[in-house]
Amino acid sequence: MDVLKLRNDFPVLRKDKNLAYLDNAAMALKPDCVINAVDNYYRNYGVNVHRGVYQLSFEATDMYEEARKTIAEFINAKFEEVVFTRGASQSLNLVAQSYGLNNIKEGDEVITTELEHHSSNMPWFNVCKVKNATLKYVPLDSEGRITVESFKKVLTKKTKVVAITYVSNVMGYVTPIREIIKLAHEVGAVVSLDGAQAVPHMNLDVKELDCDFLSFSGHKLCGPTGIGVLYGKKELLDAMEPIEFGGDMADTVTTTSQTYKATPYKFEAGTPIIAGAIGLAEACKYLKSIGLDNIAKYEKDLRDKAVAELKKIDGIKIYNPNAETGIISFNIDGVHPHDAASVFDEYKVCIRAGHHCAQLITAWLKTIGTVRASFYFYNTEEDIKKFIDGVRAAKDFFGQF
Ligand code: 7TS
Repeated sequence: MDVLKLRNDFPVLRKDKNLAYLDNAAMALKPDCVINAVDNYYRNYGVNVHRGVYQLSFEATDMYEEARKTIAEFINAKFEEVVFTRGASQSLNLVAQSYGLNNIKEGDEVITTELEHHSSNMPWFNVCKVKNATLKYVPLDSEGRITVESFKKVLTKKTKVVAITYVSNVMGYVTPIREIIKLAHEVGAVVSLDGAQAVPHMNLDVKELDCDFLSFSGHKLCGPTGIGVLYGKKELLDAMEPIEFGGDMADTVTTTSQTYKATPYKFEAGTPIIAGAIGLAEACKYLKSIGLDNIAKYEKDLRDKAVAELKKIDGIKIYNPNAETGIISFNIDGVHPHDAASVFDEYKVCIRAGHHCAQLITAWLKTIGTVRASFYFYNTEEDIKKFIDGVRAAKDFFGQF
């Protein structure tokens, strides 16, 4: 992997050579190929798909559906199993509102965890509230990890759904998901996997994992904003009701009846996110050309180097020193995470501070928030140096008071 060459694919990094962009868990930067694909659609097409009866619309439709095919191949799904959404949040909510509200009954149990992003656990809190079902949390181990053993403690014959993250956006831990999925299936439960922090960073094959649903966002894997994916097993999606109705998803409509198109179109009401899908497909091709295994290995290596440097500084609490992905959550003793982040900004280091939309794990860590640095394949050891300089500066500055 030639990182310096790859960095040159990103206009933001070309424009500002001093920028250390370490907020990749929030959003990844965009390479030229993605920007060009979006630009090409708007510049040379800019027309709607599916409904046009003219050449330009046929071609735009081909590009949109070709994008679905590319993305399906990226995660080893079937073409019809890829539903385009606004992002991971909408995908996760779609599963809860369609599958959840129609299948969960009073007395049923749903399992989630304290490692979830709000978009993963909140929709199920709501389903359980509406349906009088029980929401159970997998007890985390002393490091804050989900383990197979602790999962077994909450799994029962009443479990109907497991809503769980593959990689935590605060701790960067990889959930032992294969075993969990197997156990869930043994009691007849379905697994809704939040892949927002996994799909951009590791090889993922939905057939091999055997997850029932997988949700992710395009913008975290170098794609455009406003596009995401819900993968669902075809037989599950076929049996599910749409939650949005209207243009493009309808088949036959009369005053007394309405039917819908087949999966995945019945879940895509209205004009689709055409440019977003085309851009996301380009991002998938780009990541594939780099190699997801190379990306995972490189990020882990960078994070280990950064953690080793952080450990040399007194008064730093690292919450996830042993995580296996590129996320580091920490605090500087006596410094509010947002105050720390403002010093980083002066050093041109982009990081995030706060609860990262994951208040359950923040509470579990007994803190008000963390400072989070998150790496991607275009980060370098130079970025680590700037990051460590920022930590020292924040510590020195606030240490005066
Ligand atoms: N699930 C996880 C694990 C996430 O990290 C995020 C976004 C989402 C779901 C929701 O994705 P969205 O694209 O629909 O917003 N996480 C973060 C973050 O950690 N910092 O900013 C957004």
